Amino acid sequence: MKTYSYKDLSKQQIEEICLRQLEDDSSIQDRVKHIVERVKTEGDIALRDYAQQFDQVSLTQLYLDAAEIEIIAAGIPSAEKEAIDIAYANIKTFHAAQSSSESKIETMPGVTCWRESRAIERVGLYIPGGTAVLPSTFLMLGIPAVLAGCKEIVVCSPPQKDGKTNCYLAYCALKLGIDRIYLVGGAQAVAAMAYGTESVPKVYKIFGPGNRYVTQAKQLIQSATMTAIDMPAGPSEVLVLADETANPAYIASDLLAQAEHGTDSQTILVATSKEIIENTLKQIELQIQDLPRKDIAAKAIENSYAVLVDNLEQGMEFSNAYAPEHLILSTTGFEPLIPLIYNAGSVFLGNLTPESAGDYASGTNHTLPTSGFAKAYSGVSLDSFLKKITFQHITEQGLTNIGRTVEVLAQAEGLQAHKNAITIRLKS
Ligand code: HSO
Ligand code: ZN
Repeated sequence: MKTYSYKDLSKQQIEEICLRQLEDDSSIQDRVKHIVERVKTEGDIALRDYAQQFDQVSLTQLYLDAAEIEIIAAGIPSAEKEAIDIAYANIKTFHAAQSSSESKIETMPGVTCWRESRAIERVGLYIPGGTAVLPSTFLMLGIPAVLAGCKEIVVCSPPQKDGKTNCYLAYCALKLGIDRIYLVGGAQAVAAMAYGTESVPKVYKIFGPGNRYVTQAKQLIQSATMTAIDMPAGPSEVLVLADETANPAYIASDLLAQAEHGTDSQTILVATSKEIIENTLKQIELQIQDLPRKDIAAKAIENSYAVLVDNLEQGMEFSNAYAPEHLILSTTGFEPLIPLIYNAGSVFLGNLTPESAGDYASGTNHTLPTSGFAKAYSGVSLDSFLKKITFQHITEQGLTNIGRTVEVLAQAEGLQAHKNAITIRLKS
């Protein structure tokens, strides 16, 4: 892990180290294009073919129905069941509180404007099943989708070797009241939900993380169809900002938690002293030995770096430039830093608040903007599943009050028909 000294870095060097090493995806672009095209034209036939090719299963029915989900879910061990129950309750409580209604505003006497929320009618959730199956992602996407009131929630997840799904995903489906899981993975799942097939319904917005194929497919269908996506996705990342009050063993555990996600994960340590950096590196060496995914984590750590800063404010300056998906403030003095945070997906305050808590169970969503998109994007929330529709109503008095203004502006824009729509009403 390389260490930079912030005050020795030029503006350009800071920009360079803040740039994510996004792999050139042109190599997979053609493959994804081909998959998407085949699903578009051949539908279920292509999906069965890809299940055979990529997942080594032959599927007659492309989904598990309610009865099958119930049987699989019954196999969940009690500790995992309880943990999902608690995570579910916390995530639901936090997201339910995001629901709000706006009051009607009378901008001029007789001119009333307001907004109402409506759920996106059909949404698609992609739940990955590659090197790690993520029931937590099912909760993070499923709970706000159900709370928002989406009428159709299509869930796609790659089949296991036995042509089914695991008991954790099945149990999540049961809790969410989702009675079908489509056994479709990868780019083909995204294509199926964007175009619709005989089995898989077409949706209006697709959510969920995935590998490079899934990400590429989401980008492709976004421009080729009318389907929206949650956000542009890249490898997961964390930035830990630490001072002398931090515990290097804790910092190392947080960096490794992110590193084990994938070899392309980025873990950044910004610290106010050399000792913290050195001790954290020692702790990483120690802790990594016992990790089952240590090879993945080691690669990710190799691509990561530390930045030595003079003080926490300078550290925040760097963090805002980097715009991390997760920001951990490993310091007892986090309070004054909060107003200084401009760009971050989700923030974890103090030495006892690990990112893992938010990944699974505290209540916040773990679907967050990566690759610097935190400069302009928010993470998934209840709002991601809603649209806001504006309404207005004008009375006779309102028309008298606003009419002249609209006529003058329409005239100024040379749009006579716009002006007439007012004039004709004012005259009668
Ligand atoms: N840290 C991931 C979410 C996750 N972690 C799921 C464990 N499971 C998002 O960046
Ligand atoms: Zn995680």
